Amino acid sequence: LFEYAPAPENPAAAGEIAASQGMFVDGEFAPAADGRVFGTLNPATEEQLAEVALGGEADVDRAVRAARAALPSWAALPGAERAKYLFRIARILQERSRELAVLETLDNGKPIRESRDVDLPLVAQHFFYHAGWADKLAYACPGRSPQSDRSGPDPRPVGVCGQIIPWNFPLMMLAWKVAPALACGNTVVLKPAETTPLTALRFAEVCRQAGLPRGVVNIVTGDGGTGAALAGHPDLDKVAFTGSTEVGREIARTLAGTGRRLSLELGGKGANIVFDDAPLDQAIEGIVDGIFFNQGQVCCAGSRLLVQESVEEEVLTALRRRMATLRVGDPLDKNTDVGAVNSAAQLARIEELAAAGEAEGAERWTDAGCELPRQGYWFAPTLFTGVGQSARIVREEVFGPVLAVQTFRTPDEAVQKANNTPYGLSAGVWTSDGARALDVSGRLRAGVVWANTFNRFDAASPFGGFKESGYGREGGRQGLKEYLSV
Ligand code: TXE
Repeated sequence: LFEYAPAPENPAAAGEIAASQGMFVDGEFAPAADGRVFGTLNPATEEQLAEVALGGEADVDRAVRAARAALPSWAALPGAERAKYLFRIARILQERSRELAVLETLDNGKPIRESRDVDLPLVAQHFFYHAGWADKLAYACPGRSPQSDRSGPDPRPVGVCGQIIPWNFPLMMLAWKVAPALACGNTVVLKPAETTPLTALRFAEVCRQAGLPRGVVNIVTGDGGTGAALAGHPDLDKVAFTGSTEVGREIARTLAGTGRRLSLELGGKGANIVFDDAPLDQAIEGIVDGIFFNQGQVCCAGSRLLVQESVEEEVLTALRRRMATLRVGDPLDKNTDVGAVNSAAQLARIEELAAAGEAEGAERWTDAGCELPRQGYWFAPTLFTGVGQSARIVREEVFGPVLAVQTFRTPDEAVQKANNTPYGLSAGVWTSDGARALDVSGRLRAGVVWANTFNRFDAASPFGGFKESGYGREGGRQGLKEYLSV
């Protein structure tokens, strides 16, 4: 496997999307047992990209049985052998990254600059990183180190994993789920979101190209009903879910008392805290990146700006000026900064919350020169000032390019306001004072806190939430524990 041969001619290169696509079960692409399909659109144009198999209970069951059958030999492979497959997948992902980035942008609406320069490199990194762990899993356990040699805890795979992912980072969420599961010797049935199934199916081709044994990875496409059938399947050992808090709660209820393991990565309402001694130019870039990256459809978005009162005017003036330079439009144009919202439903949700912001008395601002395309799902980068703590745009996840601004006077007030949310996923601190950065970040109830940067990801860094943002970690040594029984 280390003799790496260049990929054969791609059967379906970027831009060539098969009009009808089956799901991937037991190493083969197949239609749904009952023949049902659904359409997936390009959100920038509302044109249908493809018709995809809509999985039902019978399809989920077939996929779980395939994953169960593949488990014993996959789990029994020496870690170093599993590592070879993961390395190989990582290299094929790199080699096909242009094709995958274009497909991701077509199906999701995100700017090609992001899918090409952020998503795809992180996707490949995730497989490389976990390939490196596959033969060192014992050292992921507490009480075991390279020094303690062969004694101590003995990690085993959890078993067959059902994985349900959202549409905001389709391939990245797939990588965060599939790479650690495979490295640890599990087999998986993954369900991508109904609005973005295409790159997961292309990933299935990558698995075949890498020679991955059949049944180790299965992709069942479909909607929430498909997801519910998967989460409720009695022969799973673990469920991993990323998505809305409501569905997360429902899955937790389904699994209660079954003994099956569950990890949940749900919504967020991240605060970006800017102190008056912050490097302001850098902070403006971080604020913009924090809320307009991926049209704000990011669970760890910095959707609340907490700015120290003494620099409020300065920050808001610079922020408005910077927002006016954002280029909104064709996601395939490499100069585009802000692309299309992923679906009509998501756009409606953003519009509803923005209207609520106005109705509750906040001041709404968008750049007067921002023109949105007529066709497709678009929302202009938006700023709300004068926002009260009880306003819906402060309490609820908008999941769109909408920033709610509040002020504070003291570090204590900043911490209190930042923590005043049922979520606890992300936060940012901007200051030139290192001691203050450490003090404030230590008091924030958030799974990830960035200092003088925002939205930075690394496969070696565990990611996950507190409170209603869920439990379990993805990435890093901690993330492996979700896929191991010790
Ligand atoms: O999420 P859903 P939606 C938040 C964000 C967004 C809101 C709604 O605020 O506006 O959720 O988004 C599958 N059993 N996040 O409606 O429904 C579904 O098919 C099992 C934050 O798109 O949770 C998809 O694959 N599965 C979030 C996945 O769950 C079910 C990312 C997510 O969809 C199911 C996405 C069910 N009953 C939305 N119903 C984040 N944490 O990043 C649906 N699904």
